[in-house]
Amino acid sequence: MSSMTGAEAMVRMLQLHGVKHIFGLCGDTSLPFYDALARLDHGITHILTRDERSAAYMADGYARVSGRVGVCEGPSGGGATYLLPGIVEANESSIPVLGITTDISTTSRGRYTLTELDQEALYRPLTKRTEVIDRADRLPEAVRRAFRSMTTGRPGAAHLGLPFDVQQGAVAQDTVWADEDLGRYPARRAKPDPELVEQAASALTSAKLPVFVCGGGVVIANAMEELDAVATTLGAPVATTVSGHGSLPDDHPLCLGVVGSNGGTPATRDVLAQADLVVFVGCRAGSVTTERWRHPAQGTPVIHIDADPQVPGAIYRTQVSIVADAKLALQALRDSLMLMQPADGARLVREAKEKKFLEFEELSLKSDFPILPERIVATLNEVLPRDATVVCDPGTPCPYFSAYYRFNEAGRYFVSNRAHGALGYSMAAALGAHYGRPHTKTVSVMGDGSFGFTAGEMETLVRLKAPVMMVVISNSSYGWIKAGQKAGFDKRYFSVDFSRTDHARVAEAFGVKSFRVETTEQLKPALIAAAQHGGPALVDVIAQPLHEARAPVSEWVA
Ligand SMILES: Cc1ncc(C[n+]2csc(CCOP(=O)(O)OP(=O)(O)O)c2C)c(N)n1
Repeated sequence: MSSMTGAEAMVRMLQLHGVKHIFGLCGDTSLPFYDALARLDHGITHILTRDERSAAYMADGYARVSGRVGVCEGPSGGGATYLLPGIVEANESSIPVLGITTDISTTSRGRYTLTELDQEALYRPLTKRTEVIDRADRLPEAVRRAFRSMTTGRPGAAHLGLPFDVQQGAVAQDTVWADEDLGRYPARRAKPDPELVEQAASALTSAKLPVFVCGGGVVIANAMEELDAVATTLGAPVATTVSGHGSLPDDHPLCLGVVGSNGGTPATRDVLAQADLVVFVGCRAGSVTTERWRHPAQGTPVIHIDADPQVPGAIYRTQVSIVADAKLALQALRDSLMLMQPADGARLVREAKEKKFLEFEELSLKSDFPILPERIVATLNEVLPRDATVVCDPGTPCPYFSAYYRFNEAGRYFVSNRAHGALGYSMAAALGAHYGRPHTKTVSVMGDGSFGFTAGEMETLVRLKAPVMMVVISNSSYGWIKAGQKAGFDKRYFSVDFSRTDHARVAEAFGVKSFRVETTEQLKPALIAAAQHGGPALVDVIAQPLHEARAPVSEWVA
C-alpha cells in the first residue's frame, strides 16, 4: 500500500479540509512540515509572521470574516507558548482556529531536550480539543477529530502537536480523507426542539415589548436574515453585544446597537429596561453585556437560545431554553409566530438613537486639540466604504466603535477580541481578515499601547503589500486603566503613562505609507489618502486621552 510521511499527510489533510492559508513562523522542529509545504502542490499560501501571537490572531481574524477554519502554526517551546494567546481568544470567542505546534521527537522526551514542554497539558484547558499526535498512522484521524471539534456545536479552537519523528513516520495513503464541510462553521447544525419553539413563540406573542440581545452567535450562524424576519414580525428592538455587532445593519429601524458596559449608553440601556421579555440569542450574557449581571434586571422573563447547552440558565433564570443553532432556531421561530400586532420597537429605537447620537455628533464636530475620539470615529465612518471591516483593539477603540460607528451591512464587519481583550490584537487580526475578505477594505484601529505589542508585524504587512489601513489613537498612556484609576481610585494615577512615540515615523521605517495627524484639518485628508493607498498605511492621530473623554463606558472593571 502506498504511503506518505506524517508531514505530507498533515499538509494533505489541511488541503482536504479546504484550508487555503496558514499563518505561522518557522522553527527547528517544524523543518519536515515546512519541507512538505515546500515540495507538495497543495494550493495553500503560507503567511510568514514575525511573532506566533500574531499568527494566531491572523488565523482568528481570517476565520471571523470568512466563515472558514483559521490555521496557524509555530514550533515547540517558545512557539507553542507564544501561539497560545490567540488560541485562547478564539476558543473563548467561539471561533474555530487550529493551532499546530511541531514538537520534539517522541523518542527525545524526558531527556532535557531543548524546547521540550507538555503541549497537551498547556493547551488542554484552553481549547475544545488538543492532541499531541504520537503515531504517524493516527495523524489523519486526529486531524479529523480536531476539525469536527472546532466546527460543530459551539465552535472553538483546537490544537495539534506534531512531533518531529511523527512528521517523518509513514501514513497509509488510503487513511488520508476528510469531510470538507468541516472546514466551515458552524457545521452539522443542531435543530431546535419544536415543542420549545412553540413555547417561545407563545411567550413572544403575548409579550408587550420583547427585546433581543444578540451575541456573536447570530453572525457566526449567519442568522441575520432570520433574526430580521422574527424581529420585524414582533416589532422588537434588537440590541447586541460587542461581538454581536452586525446581527442587523446599524441602519435597520429595529437595530438598537450595542448594550453593556463597553459601548452601551444610558439611552440603549433604557430600552432594554422597558422589555417585558428578553431574548438572548448566541450570547453568554456575560459581565460586559449585562453590566455585571444587572441589565436586564434579574427576574426579567428570559428566553435563551444558544448552541452551547451550558449557556442558557447560567446567568438568568430562563422561561424557555433552546439549545440549537441560531439560524435554525430563528427560522423555526419565524415559522411559528402567528400574525400579531407588532410592538412599537422602531419608535423606541429611533428615540434612543437620537438621544445617543446627539452628544456624540456635537463632540464629533469639535476641532479640539488633541483630537477627540468622537471626531476620529465620525471621520472614519464618513471616509471608509460601507463594506469596510474595522478591527478594534481594547482601550479607546472598542467602546467608541461599538457605540458610534455605523456598520450598515449585516454580518461580520466589526471585529474585536472580546473574550480576553488582550492588547495588540487588531493589526494582525486585520491582516487575517484581509485574507478572509480580500476585496474589501480592512482597517485596524489601535491604541498606542497596542501598537507597542504588535509593531514588528508591519514588516509582514509590507512584505505582503497588504492594503491594510491602521489608525493609532495616540495618547501616551494605558488610557483605559488610567480612566479606571480616575473613576474608582480617586485619580491616584500610578504607572499608566508612557512617552509619546512617533508612530508614523516608526511605520515609515518599515516601509508603511504613513501620516501624522495633530489637527482636525489634517484628519480627513490623511484618512482618505490612507484608505485609498494600495498598500499598508498608518495614520497616527494625537488624541484626547481616554480618561478625559466622554467614553461610552459604564464600568472600567467589567
Ligand atoms: C495583554 C494585555 N495586558 C494588559 C491589559 C489591560 N489593559 C486593558 S486596556 C489597557 C490600556 C490600553 O492602552 P492603549 O492601547 O494605549 O489604549 P488607550 O486605553 O490608551 O486608548 C490595558 C493595559 C490588556 N487588555 N491586555
